[in-house]
Amino acid sequence: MLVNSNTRFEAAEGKLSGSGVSASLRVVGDLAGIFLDEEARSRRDPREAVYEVVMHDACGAAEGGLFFGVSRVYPGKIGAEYFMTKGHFHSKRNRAEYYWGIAGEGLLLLMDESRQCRAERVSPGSLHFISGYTAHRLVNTGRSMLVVGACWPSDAGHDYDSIQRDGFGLRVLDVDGQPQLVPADG
Ligand code: PAN
Ligand code: ZN
Repeated sequence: MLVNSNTRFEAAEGKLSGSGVSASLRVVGDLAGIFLDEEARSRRDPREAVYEVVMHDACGAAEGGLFFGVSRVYPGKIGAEYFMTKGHFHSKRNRAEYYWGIAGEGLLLLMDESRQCRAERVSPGSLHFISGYTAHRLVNTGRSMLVVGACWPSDAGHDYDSIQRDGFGLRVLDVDGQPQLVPADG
């Protein structure tokens, strides 16, 4: 039997639609304690969009399954710090993930469990393998939407608490109009 899937992924724009697709939005009001300048964040409109994730769930959170998603980080800053995702380790620490750049310019911050950090440039066509035991966060350093595809094991889970508590060891700040990686520890 030949059937058409009614789920669509328009790869050039990163547009995901159809059955099994859902979207979630993170606004300034959801991101307390994430940015360096918490005072600047608290003065902003809490409804302002920072990023959204559209994902396709074909199998639920079962072991052996996969999720597929697109993250869209808006251009903007809180104080000198570029808009970014909350960032997380996977709850099952050994679960890896692929990201790939679709549109816009940004950085992928990566941090291992000993807080060793590095950043990879994200641009249309860039491919990023995020190994297990590695926290990951997207930062939009450009003036347009940063759009990034992702595929990850559906039983990976998201551990936001350790990032909420300890942050990343690197921040990305606008210094004289240029993105700069600034150590956050010590
Ligand atoms: C991505 C992220 C997405 C949003 O789908 O969940 O970029 O970032 P936060 O989850 O940190 O808010 C992913 O890495 N999934 O595992
Ligand atoms: Zn992840």
